[in-house]
Amino acid sequence: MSRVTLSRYLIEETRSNHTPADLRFLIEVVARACKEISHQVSKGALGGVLGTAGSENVQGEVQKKLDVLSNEILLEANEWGGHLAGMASEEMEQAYQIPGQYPKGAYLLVFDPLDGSSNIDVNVSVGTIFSVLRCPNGCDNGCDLGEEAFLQPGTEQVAAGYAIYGPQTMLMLTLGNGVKGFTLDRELGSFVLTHDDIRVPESTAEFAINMSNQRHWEAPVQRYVGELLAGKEGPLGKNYNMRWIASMVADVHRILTRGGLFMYPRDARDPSMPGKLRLMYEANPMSFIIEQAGGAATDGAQRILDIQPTSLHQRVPVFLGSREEVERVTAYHREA
Ligand code: P6P
Repeated sequence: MSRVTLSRYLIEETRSNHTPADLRFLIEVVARACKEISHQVSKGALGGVLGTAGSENVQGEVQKKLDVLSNEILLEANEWGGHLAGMASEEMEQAYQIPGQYPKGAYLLVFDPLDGSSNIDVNVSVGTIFSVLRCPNGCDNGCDLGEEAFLQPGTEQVAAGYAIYGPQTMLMLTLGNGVKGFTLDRELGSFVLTHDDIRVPESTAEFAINMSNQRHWEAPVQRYVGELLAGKEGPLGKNYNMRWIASMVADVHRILTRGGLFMYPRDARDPSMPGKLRLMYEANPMSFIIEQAGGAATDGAQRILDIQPTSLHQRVPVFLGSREEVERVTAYHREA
């Protein structure tokens, strides 16, 4: 059987009336931008793109040269096509306005252009995370797009995906009817369907959390992780393995591939900051993907996709992955 490329998959989705043609075009453009980012990331020191850019992003985090470059690649690839009313990025404080000379479209694109960038200089997998929303009625009325147009709960996403730049470059995508995985064939220059119907195993014996923050966690997380570490002799009756890559794309990709539980809880270091990960362009797209693959995602209290955003760069606690463990740790929060 001939190989199914991303383009063919999207055309077949459009034909079966799942995916409007302009959404198909948007996904193709984002995928093309991810190929360019993959090319730049793979150059490493040879490309003069390692190290810091000498600037900070809206989060107050030092920007890597590749953070800035990846952001620019996504903006330039998407601004002229006529499929977007606006964009928002981890790397930009304000929403990005489509330049006046270009037509506007029906969608909003929100992204973390290069997640895990602290790993770039040590050659560990990083990735691009993106989320697609519809432009609310009238938001493309020619005036500048306000932040409020983006503040939609994750249930309003029409598509979400990530590219992981690892030993292989892969694109994982959901259009709301399952999760598909595509591997970049560098000779062809095409993303080829290699994982047709991805499912997160219901149960797992593997968890992911940054254990160095343990003393800062709230009681439900202390209780839960304590039970995981107690292993077979403990209340959960089995031994657990632990992984922490400190690159959300890589940790989530592992969970999509073989199950597991990813946790980034709030902690006492900064009570005003509910965890580290951002809702709009990290937690929401990853939660959409995980749920579409049969997993679960909460902030400890509620389903992440149900959260009504209040600001573009707001942070949320994240517990996502194998449903059995997400439900357990969420139950412990509710019992507290
Ligand atoms: P820590 C990367 O900076 C990131 O935003 C996620 O990709 C990753 O899961 C997390 O932060 C790692 O955080 O505190 O372990 O360095």
